Amino acid sequence: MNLDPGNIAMLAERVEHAQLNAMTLTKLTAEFPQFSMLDGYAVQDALRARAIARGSRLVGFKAGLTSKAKMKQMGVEVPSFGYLTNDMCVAEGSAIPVDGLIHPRVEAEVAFVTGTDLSGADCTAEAVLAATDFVLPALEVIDSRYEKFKFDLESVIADNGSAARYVAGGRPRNVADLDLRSLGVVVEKNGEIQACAASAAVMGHPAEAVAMLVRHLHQRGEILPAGSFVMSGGITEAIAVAAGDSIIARFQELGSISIRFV
Ligand code: OOG
Ligand code: MG
Repeated sequence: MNLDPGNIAMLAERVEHAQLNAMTLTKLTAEFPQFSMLDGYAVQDALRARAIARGSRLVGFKAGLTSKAKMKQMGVEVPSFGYLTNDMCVAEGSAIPVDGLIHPRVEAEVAFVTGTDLSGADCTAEAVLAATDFVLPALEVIDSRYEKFKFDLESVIADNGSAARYVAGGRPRNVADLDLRSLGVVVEKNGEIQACAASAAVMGHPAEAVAMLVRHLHQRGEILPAGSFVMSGGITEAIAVAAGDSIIARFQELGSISIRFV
C-alpha cells in the first residue's frame, strides 16, 4: 500500500459520500498518482465496513471487467472485484428511479449462488461448479462515481467496481444441467436489440471469473462463504439507460429478466 491509513479512510469517506448522494468524483489517481491497486482494495474494504456499520448486510461479491467487450468499453484490461449488499438488490420487473444514480448502465450477467465455502490460492472453475447450488440470470446496474464514467483500474476498485443496483430473476438452474460456456444472451432496450453474445465471453466460462474472485479473496485473507450471491461480470458491453427506458435480457436456458427506469 502506498497511502497511509489516514488517507485511505479519508478517500473511503469521500467515495461513500459520492455514492450516497449520486455525485461525481475526479479519479483518485489524479490527486494521488501513487494510488495503487492495493490502495484501491483498502479503500473498498473501508467502504464495505462503513456500509455494514450503517446497517447494510453483505450478500455476496461481483467480478467485473471479465469480458473483452467490457474491457474494451472501459479501456481496462484487468478484472476488478467488489462486494454486494442487500440494499443494492431490486426486485425483478420493478421500476428503478434514476434520481439517486448519476449515469446508470445495465449489464447482463450470469449469477452464482454457492452452497459450500470456497477458498484458497488455487481455486478452480471446477471447484466453483461443485460448490454452486444454482445459477440464475442477473442484471447489474453500474454507475461509476467518476466523471464521464472514465476511470482507471485503481480508481474503479476504490468505487467498488461501480456497483449500484442488481436484479436477479429468470429461472434458477442446476449447473449440471447446462453448458455455461455456450449460453446465448440478447439484451434489448425499449424492444430493440442492443447487444448479444455467448456466456463464454466471460473468461471462456463464467465459473472462471468466480474462481478468480475466490483467489482474490484468499489474497485478502477472506473466503467466499456458503450462501454467497456472486455476479460473474457483464457478458456484453454495458448499455446506458435513462428514465423511461426498459431493459430485457433474454438468456438461453435461464429465462429472461427485465427492469425499467423512471
Ligand atoms: C466497472 C464494473 C464492471 C462488469 O460486469 O464488467 C462490471 C465498470 O465498468 O464501471 O461490473
Ligand atoms: Mg457487472
